[in-house]
Amino acid sequence: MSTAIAPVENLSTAELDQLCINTIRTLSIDAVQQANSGHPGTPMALAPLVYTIWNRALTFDPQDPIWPNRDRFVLSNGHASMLLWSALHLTGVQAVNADYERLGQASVTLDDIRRFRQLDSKAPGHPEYHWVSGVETTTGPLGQGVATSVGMAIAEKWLARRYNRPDFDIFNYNVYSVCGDGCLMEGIASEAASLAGHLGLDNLCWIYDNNHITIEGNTRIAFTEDVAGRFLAYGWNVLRIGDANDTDRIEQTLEVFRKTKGRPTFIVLDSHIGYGSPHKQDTAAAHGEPLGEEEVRLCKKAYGFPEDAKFFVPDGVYDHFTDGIGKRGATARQKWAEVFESYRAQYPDLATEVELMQKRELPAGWDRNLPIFPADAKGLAGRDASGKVLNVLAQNIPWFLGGSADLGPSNKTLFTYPGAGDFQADTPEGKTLHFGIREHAMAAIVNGLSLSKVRAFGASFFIFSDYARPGIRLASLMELPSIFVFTHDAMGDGEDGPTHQPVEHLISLRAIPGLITIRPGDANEVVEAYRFVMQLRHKPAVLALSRQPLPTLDRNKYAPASGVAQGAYVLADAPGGNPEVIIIASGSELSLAIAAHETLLAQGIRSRVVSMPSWEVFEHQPKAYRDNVLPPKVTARVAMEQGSTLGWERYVGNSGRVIGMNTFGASAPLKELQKKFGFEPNQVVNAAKEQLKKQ
Ligand SMILES: Cc1ncc(C[n+]2csc(CCOP(=O)(O)OP(=O)(O)O)c2C)c(N)n1
Ligand SMILES: [Mg+2]
Repeated sequence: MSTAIAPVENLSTAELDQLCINTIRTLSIDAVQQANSGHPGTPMALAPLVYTIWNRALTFDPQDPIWPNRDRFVLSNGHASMLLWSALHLTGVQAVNADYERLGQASVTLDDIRRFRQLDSKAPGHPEYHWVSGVETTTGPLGQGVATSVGMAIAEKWLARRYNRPDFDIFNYNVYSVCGDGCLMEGIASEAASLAGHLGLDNLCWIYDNNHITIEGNTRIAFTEDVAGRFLAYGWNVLRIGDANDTDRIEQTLEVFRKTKGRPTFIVLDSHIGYGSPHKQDTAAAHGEPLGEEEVRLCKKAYGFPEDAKFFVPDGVYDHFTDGIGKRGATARQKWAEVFESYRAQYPDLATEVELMQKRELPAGWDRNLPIFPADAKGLAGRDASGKVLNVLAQNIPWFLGGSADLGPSNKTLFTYPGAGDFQADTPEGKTLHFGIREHAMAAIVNGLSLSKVRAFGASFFIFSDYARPGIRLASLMELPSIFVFTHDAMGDGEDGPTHQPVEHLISLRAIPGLITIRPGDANEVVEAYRFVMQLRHKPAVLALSRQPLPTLDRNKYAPASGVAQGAYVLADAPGGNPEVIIIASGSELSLAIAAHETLLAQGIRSRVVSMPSWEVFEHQPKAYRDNVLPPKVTARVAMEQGSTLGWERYVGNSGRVIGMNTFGASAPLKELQKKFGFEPNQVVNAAKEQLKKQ
């Protein structure tokens, strides 16, 4: 192949740097051109930044992309994914599988890059955690990446405080996140930056691609604020790099970050989108469409690359990365491994914790002392039962932490046992997190914690799951065991009115693929829900818990709550089984179903109550089990849930009856709302009888 590039042995280090940078640029350009879709301009502009971070700053061993103490790199402007695919490919990052085993193959091959954005390619449109090794978090929805990076930084602070000992720096990694105008326009970034500033996360560095361009054109049309001033106000250290091509300046600025104590660092990097493109540089046209064959040739010419070569990695490029990040990362990891061996000898229990956590396993005895609640007609609120369970779990599982978006006292999510403590800048060992009223960032931060292998939950009112939903969705897409604890799950906060009464929330969360939703019906179901959720390693869960007390059912009379682990179970049945009508209920409606059931039995009607706290878990059961719980031949069915009726026809069939919500709620005492919306035993009894008449 003809090439204008000098033989590698004649190149200076600076020239080799430039060669690597231009390789990132041309791989990105070629991939977008080949796919006929994608974003070339930002990779062209940020190649020097990504090159410098990876080859000069990042402590990361491409041979082991899941080494616990690696620096994290988060590409929050996920549309520039070719930056990441180039970096992962050129540094030779190795693939690992879901069981954390190394597969002995490259994470991203040149062939993957040739097949950018094609089915099964390890170079998809946006960075996808769990699909491509070396991707630290899924990004694409702007702002999520930077917010998630705050969770990673919080995790490092907590881990360092718990596990480091004199001469044993088991955790001391940094988190770098690159973002663009879009990320910083999104509110989630402001929420996350505000919290990061408050917590003084000096292990966190965001680099802002200040290119003044978004899709619709120049940022002067919608984004003219003083971004640097804003971050100063958040309490960040704000630095500026006036030329995105100045790698030495970038390196020095990253050093300043690493030396800065007590606050996170924000670097404003002035760049030119589409750098090197004679006709598209500094225009929105460089953002989201291929450059076109002719412009590609002109760019390559500008970079001193052969104009006809495609997906070209010049001699010396792979080696230059091996000499940089490869050697630095391997040395750091080997040193860490040696330190960890002595650590294990001196602190075997702590070492075991670190290892268990990495595999998402739980410590022995993690579920000891979980409460068993005695039958009680007055009962206990779901949130109260949850609070008791959380406090037991947090003591059994040292690396289980979490908190609420300012509703801790109401969600009952505060850890109150002696020594639990609050996570703050000067007390990073604290187990209770205070997210502030920032649900959107909270969900992303919980994901960042989960990605860092601590077990974490975030909490709020169920109605505000709307504000957290993008993070919940990403948790599911990433197959992370993030936990979302939502209380005030229905109309239990009656007088607050329809602004606070969820209707469509359960069904909309059930629509998220892979997410587990659980709405327990009494205190013992809450216990079993947590027992199930804590054992999830690759799925997130949403708990919908009641505000108001729910009767604690007599488990000597009715089936044990352990049935929650099957998603739905026969709670009460006609004597000898063989029911003629089935009442299905979740959450606060469970005791109502039982009351109706007892009335029906007394009237000689053979009814069955199925407790169904989780559709998704039930759907995972074998057909034989499902048919046993809901025998197909019994078509007289009533389902009851204080939420949208949508979807319940799946379980009651076309002729079945759903008692649920088809409108918003209202502001009134709960009793009146129950009456108005049909959640009363006699209304259930009547519905069951009507069902039987239809047979
Ligand atoms: C939450 C969200 N809204 C909208 C989009 C669609 N989108 C993708 S990139 C982009 C423009 C981003 O501009 P900027 O961050 O400045 O990136 P640049 O063009 O400078 O690379 C938009 C609106 C998105 N990915 N996520
Ligand atoms: Mg921009």
